[in-house]
Amino acid sequence: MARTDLFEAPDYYNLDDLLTDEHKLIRDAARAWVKKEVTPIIDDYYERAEFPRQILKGLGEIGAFGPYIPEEYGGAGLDQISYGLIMQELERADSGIRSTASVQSSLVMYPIWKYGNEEQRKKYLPKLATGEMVGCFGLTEPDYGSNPTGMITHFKDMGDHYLLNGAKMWISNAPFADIAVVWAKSEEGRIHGLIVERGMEGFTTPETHGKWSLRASATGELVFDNVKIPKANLLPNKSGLGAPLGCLDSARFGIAWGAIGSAMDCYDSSVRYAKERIQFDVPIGAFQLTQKKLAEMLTEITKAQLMVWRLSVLRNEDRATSSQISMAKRNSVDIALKICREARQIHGGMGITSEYPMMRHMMNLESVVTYEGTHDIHLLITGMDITGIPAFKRDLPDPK
Ligand code: TGC
Ligand code: FAD
Repeated sequence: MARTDLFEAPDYYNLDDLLTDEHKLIRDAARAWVKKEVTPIIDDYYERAEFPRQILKGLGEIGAFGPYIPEEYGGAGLDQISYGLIMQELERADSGIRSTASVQSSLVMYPIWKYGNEEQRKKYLPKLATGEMVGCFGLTEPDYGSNPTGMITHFKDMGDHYLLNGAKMWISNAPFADIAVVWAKSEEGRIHGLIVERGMEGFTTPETHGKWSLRASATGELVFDNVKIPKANLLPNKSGLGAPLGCLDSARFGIAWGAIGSAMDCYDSSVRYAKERIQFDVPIGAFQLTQKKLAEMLTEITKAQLMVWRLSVLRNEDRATSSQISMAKRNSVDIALKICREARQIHGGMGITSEYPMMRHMMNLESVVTYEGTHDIHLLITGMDITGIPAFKRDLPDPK
C-alpha cells in the first residue's frame, strides 16, 4: 500500500538562511518530485527488489545526473550545495535512488569529464545527463574491496585495441547499465580507467540476488573475458589509484548529504507518531524517554547539517580535503543509522512495517556504511590525517 508522504524537513538552526533562492528552488523541486514520483512506488519496488527504471528520465529532469557538470556537456552547472541538497532529497526517499544518481554523477560522469578527452565528453556526457544512457563504476573485486590497489583486472595492449580480462563485483546499476567505467591495470601495473560498453563481446553483467539491503537498487558483477576495448575508450588524463579515489571523493560527499536525508525522514515520522500515539492515556511524546530520543535525533541531525554545509562551502572554494570528506561521510551514515534505530523504537511494532520508512532506511544504510569506504576505513583515513601514519597495512610477523 502506498504511504501518504507528509514529510517536513527539520531545520532547527535556520540553515535555510544560508541557502540562496536558487538552492531552495532546486531543493524544493527535488522534494516535490520525490513526493510525487518516488514515495508512492518505493515500498513496492523495494519488496520486489527492483530498481524503478521509469524514474530515470525524471531524475535527469530535476538535475540529479551531473548537477555540477558544466552545461556545455548537458550537466546543470550547479555548485556543491545544490548537488548535496539533491542527494539529501533523493536519499530521504531511498538510499538506492540516491545511489543511482551518485554513481551516474560522481562515478561515471565525473571521471569522463575530468579524466576523459573532448571526444569522450561529447559522446557520453549529454546522454548520461538526461538518463537516456546509464553508467556504472567498477572498482571493487571479489578479493579486493577496501584495498583496491591489489586489483587483478588487467588489460593488454594489442596494437590497435586493448584486451581486458578480470571481474568486478558489488557494482551498482551494473545489470542495466549501458556503459561501465572500469578500473584495470596495464601491463606495467598502472591503474587506468576504461569505458566498456554493453554489447562488447565477452562482457557480461550478472545480477546479484539475495540482498536484504538496498533492494531498490540493482547490483551486479562485471565480467570481462577477452573483451576487445577500442583504444579511444581509455581515459587519457589521469592514471593511478588517485584517479578512482578522486571520483570517490565526490561520491562520498554526496553520501554525506544523502544519509542525513534518511535520518530526517525517520525523525520527521517519529515526531508525528509521538504526538499521535496514545498510551497510558497520553501521547507517547509526553514521556521523557521519548523526548530524549527526539531531542538527541534533532541534535545529531543539526550537527551533521552544519558539517556538510561547511564542507560544501570548502568544496565550492576547491579547499576541501579528502580526509574532511571521509569524516563527513562516516559521521552522517553513523548518525543516520542510530537515528533510524531509535525512530523504529518510537513507532513500536508499527515501526517494522512498510507503512513507515524506518526499516527500509535502516537496511539501506547497512550498505551505505560499507560502500564507498567502510566506517572503519574512513576512521583510519582521519587517523592518518592526524598522525601522518597510515594504519591500513600491517606487516605480520614471519610465522617461521
Ligand atoms: P594510498 O597509497 O593512500 O593512495 C594511493 C594514491 O591515491 C591518492 N589518494 C587519493 N586521491 C584522491 N582522492 C582520495 N580520496 C585519495 N586517497 C588517496 C594518494 O595520494 C596516492 O596518490 P599517488 O599519486 O601518491 O600515487 O593508497 P592505499 O592503497 O594505501 O589505500 C588507501 C585507502 C585504504 C584509503 C583506499 O584504498 C580506500 O579509500 N579504500 C576504500 C575503497 C573504496 O572506497 N571503495 C569504493 C568502491 S566504489 C563504491 O563503493 C561505489 S558504491 C556506489 C553507490 O551505490 O552509491
Ligand atoms: P572488506 O574490504 O573485505 O572489509 C571487511 C571488513 O574488514 C570491514 O569491516 C572493513 O572495515 C574491515 N577492514 C578491511 N581492511 C581493513 C583495515 N586495513 N583496517 C581495519 N579494518 C579493515 N564497489 C564498486 O566498485 N562499485 C559500486 O558501484 C559498488 N556498489 C556497491 C553496492 C552495494 C550494495 C555494496 C554492498 C557494495 C558496493 N560496492 C561497490 C563495493 C563496496 O565499495 C565494498 O563492499 C567496500 O569497499 C568494502 O569492501 P568489501 O566488501 O570487500 O569488504
